[in-house]
Amino acid sequence: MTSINTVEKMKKAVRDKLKLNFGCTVDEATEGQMMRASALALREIMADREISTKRNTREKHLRQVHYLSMEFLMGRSLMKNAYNLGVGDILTKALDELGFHAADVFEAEPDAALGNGGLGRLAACYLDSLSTLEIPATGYSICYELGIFRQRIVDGQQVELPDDWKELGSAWLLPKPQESEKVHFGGTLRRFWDNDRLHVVLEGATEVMAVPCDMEIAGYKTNHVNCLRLWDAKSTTPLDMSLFSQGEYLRATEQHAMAETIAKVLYPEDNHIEGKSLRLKQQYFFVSATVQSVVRKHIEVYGTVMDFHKKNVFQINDTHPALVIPELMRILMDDAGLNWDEAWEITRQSVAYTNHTVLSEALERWPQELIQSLLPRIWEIIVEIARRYQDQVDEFYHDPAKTAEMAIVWDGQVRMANLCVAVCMAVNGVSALHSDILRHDLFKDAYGMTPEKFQNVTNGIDHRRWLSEINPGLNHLIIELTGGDGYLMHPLELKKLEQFADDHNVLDRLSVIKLENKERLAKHIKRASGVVLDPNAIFDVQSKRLHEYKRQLLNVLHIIALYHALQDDPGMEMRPHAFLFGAKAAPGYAVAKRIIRLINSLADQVNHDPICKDKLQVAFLENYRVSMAEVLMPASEVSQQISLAGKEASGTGNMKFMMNGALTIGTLDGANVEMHEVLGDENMFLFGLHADEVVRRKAEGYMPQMVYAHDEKLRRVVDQLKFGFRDGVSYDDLAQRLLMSDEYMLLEDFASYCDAEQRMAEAYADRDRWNRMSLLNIARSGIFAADRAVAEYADNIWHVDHR
Ligand code: 26W
Repeated sequence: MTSINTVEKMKKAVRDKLKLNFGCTVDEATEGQMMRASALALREIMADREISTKRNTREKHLRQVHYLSMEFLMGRSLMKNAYNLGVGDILTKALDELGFHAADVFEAEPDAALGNGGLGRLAACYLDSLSTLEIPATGYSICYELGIFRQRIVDGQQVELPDDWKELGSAWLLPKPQESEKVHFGGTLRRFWDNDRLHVVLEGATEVMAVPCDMEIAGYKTNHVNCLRLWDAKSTTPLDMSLFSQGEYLRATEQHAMAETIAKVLYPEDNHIEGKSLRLKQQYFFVSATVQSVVRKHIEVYGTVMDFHKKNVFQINDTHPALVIPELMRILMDDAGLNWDEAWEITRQSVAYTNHTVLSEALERWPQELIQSLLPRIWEIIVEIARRYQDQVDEFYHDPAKTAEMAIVWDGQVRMANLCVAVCMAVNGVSALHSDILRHDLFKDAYGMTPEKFQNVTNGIDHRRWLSEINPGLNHLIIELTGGDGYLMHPLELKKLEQFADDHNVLDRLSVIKLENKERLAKHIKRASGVVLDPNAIFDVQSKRLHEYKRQLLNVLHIIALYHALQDDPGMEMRPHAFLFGAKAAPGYAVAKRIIRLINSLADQVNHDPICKDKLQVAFLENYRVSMAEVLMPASEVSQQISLAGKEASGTGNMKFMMNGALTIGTLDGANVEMHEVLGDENMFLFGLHADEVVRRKAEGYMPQMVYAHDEKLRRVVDQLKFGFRDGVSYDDLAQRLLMSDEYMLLEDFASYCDAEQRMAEAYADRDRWNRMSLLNIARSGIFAADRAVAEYADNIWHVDHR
């Protein structure tokens, strides 16, 4: 067993890795090389542990969790792994003693940004808890060559650049070609009888090799190490294609082309589907490779597939990996020789589905011809599942309208959510409100039939990363006040902080930590973009993907109203207030891109107007990503969680802000509802329609123009959009959108939002009151730890033991 447990040993390990992998010494090494060498040193510790974890799982015949997700938004790993392995300080010292600035070496690591937003980051947080709770688990996804695009702002507008992360990021990846799997696309089916059994074989298919690249995931204070398996695509044909006969030559070319494109790039659409065939290929590619490899390993240990479901469970992260259902059926029938009923029982009990969105434009539907031609056998199996389900529905409801609603194949489309709901043993939403909407709205008819399937698991975040690691000042204060670092394993211990709610000394220290974090952020932003923030201003932040339902535009409307108030009364007393935005827009989402441009136009106006000096600032932070969030969260004072009620499944940024002591301005949406339950009206700033009111108001016939007509302040703000700002760009298109349809009811909620902002500003003026609220937010954030959420999955869905 390797043990790199002293600074000297760490220095030696890093030196050795440098020599072996880059043929250089410390004096010659770049920060990037130091980062890679450090990663390799940590991998040495983890490798031993991974082997013993696997051995233990095999020997004890433990049930394994397979977490399938198109996205894992891992961010950086060096500091995180060092922290979990208990060598954070050792590594930092070693790097310093080797003549480097440790912080710069950590900074040299690119984010592994294999995800868009919430869903992908959630998967990454859960990996940490799965290891920490000692649950035998593996994450599965695609080893994208390019992660989510890098965002540049040019003339106020978003420009997308490729995110080439693997050059340095591959330091964490261990390719295992010997565990490759072959995945097949297209071709034709041939059936024949042999030994009284009907055989189905696929002929003339295009074959792509799936090569696993594993990333070890260390848990905190445990020797348990799981792994994230990222499948890379490679061609199975030899390079010299000139040797091939005509037919094979073409197929070989096709295989090369397919292999080259499948793992090329992460789709940057979040909450919107495009139905592109490449995306379907990606989904089947990683799902098929995963199921094949899991079944193969199961047979190696148990010799049979009959109890597969007792030893394995697939959790599917939204519907993106839903093809796991027909693929497992296919393998159990066509490869293992089971009949339909046997395969069905095993499959049904092996798969659980988490829904992450109720937006209809985000619910996956595939054109039937696409599946039919790309995956002929999978198509047959889906049709049979759909037929049997339809019979069940008919028998239960005798209602053609419900049969149509619940159909898996309908109108030339395959509805993936209905497939999951029909087959999976469990279906869960990600916050109390969201799970209610699944039960009583989105999947109400399926709920009527099988209510026992429906569960809630409110999301959680990795509090060791999102508090202890990124906010050392706060971490130390918590340790001191709660008498140790117990909260790291038992996040509910944060509650102990409540006893200091009226301790002025503690509250002052809290505000000093916040100020230091704000200064650190300001420095960071200045270095990255030249924007100079006043650390004494209120840091008021909205950072998340740009989407109309999240209502960044509502935030903008309020800022414009504040600006108008200042224009009317330049002597107006106000706390300096800095509004910060971070957001990527899907490249094809024109309205979202316009909103980014608007924020930049507004920033340009406000930041150049002398009446705003020391009062109002607006900044758009370029290229928001995990590593930026890590600097942003600890420095934030106000957290904007202002989606239209009923639209945000949960939100997880809201939890990160809360845990770092920011106060929330929010609607009763997603997990804000649970936040409100623990905080009460007095510790957050609620506003806006409730989810049921939204439904009612829309049913009555919502008319945004009426709201506009009756609210003078709002009218002036919307008119300002038409007029634009000093850069001369008009935003009449956005104004018209609000006046004509206002799908997300910004105008309706505007007055109530301004009122909440007002209450927030008043609270901020009373420093003791504010700090007290901030402390209570931190103290009560323990329920939002991913450890709690993962334990719930383990207890109620996977039925596996945990620490
Ligand atoms: C097919 C295109 C596509 C891509 C991604 C559709 C939908 C998605 C995701 C489901 C969108 C997403 O990230 N949803 C977010 O999931 C988080 C984790 O549960 C929640 O906290 C967010 O509220 C939800 O928007």
